[in-house]
Amino acid sequence: LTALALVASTTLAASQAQAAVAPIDSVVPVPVSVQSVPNVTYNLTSGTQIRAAAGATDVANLLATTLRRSTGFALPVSQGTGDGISLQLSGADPQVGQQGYQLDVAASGVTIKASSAAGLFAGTQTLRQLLPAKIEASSVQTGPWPVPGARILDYPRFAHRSAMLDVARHFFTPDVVKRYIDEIALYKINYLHLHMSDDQGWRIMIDSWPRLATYGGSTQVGGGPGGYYTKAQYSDIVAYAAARHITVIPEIDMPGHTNAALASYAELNCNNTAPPLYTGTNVGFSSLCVPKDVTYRFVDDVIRELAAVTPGPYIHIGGDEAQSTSDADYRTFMNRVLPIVAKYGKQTMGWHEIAKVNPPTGVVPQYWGTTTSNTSVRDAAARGNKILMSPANKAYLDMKYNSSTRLGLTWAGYIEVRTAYDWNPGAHLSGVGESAVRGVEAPLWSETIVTRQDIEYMAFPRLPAIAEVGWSPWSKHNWDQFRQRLGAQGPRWTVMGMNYYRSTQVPWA
Ligand code: TNX
Repeated sequence: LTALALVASTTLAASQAQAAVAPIDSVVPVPVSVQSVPNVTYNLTSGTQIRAAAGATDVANLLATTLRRSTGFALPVSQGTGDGISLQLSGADPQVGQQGYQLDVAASGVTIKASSAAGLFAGTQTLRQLLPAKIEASSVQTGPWPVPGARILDYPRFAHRSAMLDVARHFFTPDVVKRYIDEIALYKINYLHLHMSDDQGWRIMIDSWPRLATYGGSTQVGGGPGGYYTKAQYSDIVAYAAARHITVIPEIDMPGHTNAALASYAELNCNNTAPPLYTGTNVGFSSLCVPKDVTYRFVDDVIRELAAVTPGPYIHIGGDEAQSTSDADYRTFMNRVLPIVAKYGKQTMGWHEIAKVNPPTGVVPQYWGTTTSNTSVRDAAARGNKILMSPANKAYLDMKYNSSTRLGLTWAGYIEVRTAYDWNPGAHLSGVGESAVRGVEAPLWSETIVTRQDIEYMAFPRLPAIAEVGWSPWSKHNWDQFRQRLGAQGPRWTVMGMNYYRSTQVPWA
């Protein structure tokens, strides 16, 4: 009897623990406004239909695919309105803007309204989080599938919320990249920055300079086989991301971080001698040859071919840690390269060192420093450049969580979940206020990151912290509530088979 009572009370405690955060209070990033509608539930059933406005069918089909896997329901998608799940492109509160949505849950169904497909997609990611965690399963589960009565109005604080993956230090296959895209989409990340070249590897085929990929891509940190994307594979990644309303920003890092290119073509070197391939982790030792004309024919070819397969508006040209390029050469180089990007119809992003050349205001410097003041970035903001914020001591997913974390680096300090969460992008850098900030990015450099499990361990749960910092209004910023909501994501990640870091700062459900 005692044993039985013990079992009963343990079970009760467990179910109470799980009930501690209701789904409606566990959405990450926290929405602008959430009202619970008491005593109302919509149950997803075998009879549920999905209705999509013209222009919303792609979003509706993707939602249907996701929900069919775990429910086993047919969930037919049709045009028009009616009961069930309805995706509408008219009638939304104007406050939703280009990326936001309204989501209403009544007994008869779920209505998502937005003024764009991107907004509807964001709404469907919230809907996933309102359903039980097992909705993320890849095989059929038993219901029920309740969605709690709710009225949600939601839109982002910053237009740009990105994740960066370094596929140069270690190569990741298209499947691994796609899985990461799935994981970040759930948290309303809308850009994926792919760091595609560095000293250790060149990861995209450029037809006019094929040895970049075939030779420059043939190894990685530690000496493994590396790899590269064919243009077809790259386009497939871009399309997969686009279907999830994520725009790919490809980066070719220059003039430093270029050993893989220099090793592939002797003529790119000032001394006409190709260095060996590099598999270590030092930085700052390589530079394209600034005085040579062939350097700019090379850059022109690379940017032209990359722009042709990149539908998004941005190309990132790196520009960081050019310690083997003189300041004068750096300026000469950037002043020749910035017009090349513009010529091919793209806007330039660059690491924040690019601010030193007084770039045109359309150029976006990406702040990666560890201090709260930077003169050239402040001056760029004053001239009108918008800044992307990824301070290394807050947003770098490759820093260790603490001294006992196996993976990661430490140069910017340890970054526990609370550190990743507790900073304000609109007030972090002196002279760079809210209106000068384009958004936030969480970069994952891969010197120590080898597998998709490694990616997941470093990104979760810090990526959702950066996502909330970028999406949610500062008035809703609250660590104690965030950690509760984050804890409620744990069962979802378990169902998805994700290798997340079980930080002791978070009350995992
Ligand atoms: C600095 S941050 C770098 C990268 C390294 C990273 C490791 C930046 C723009 N450059 O080359 O991978 O630190 O954390």
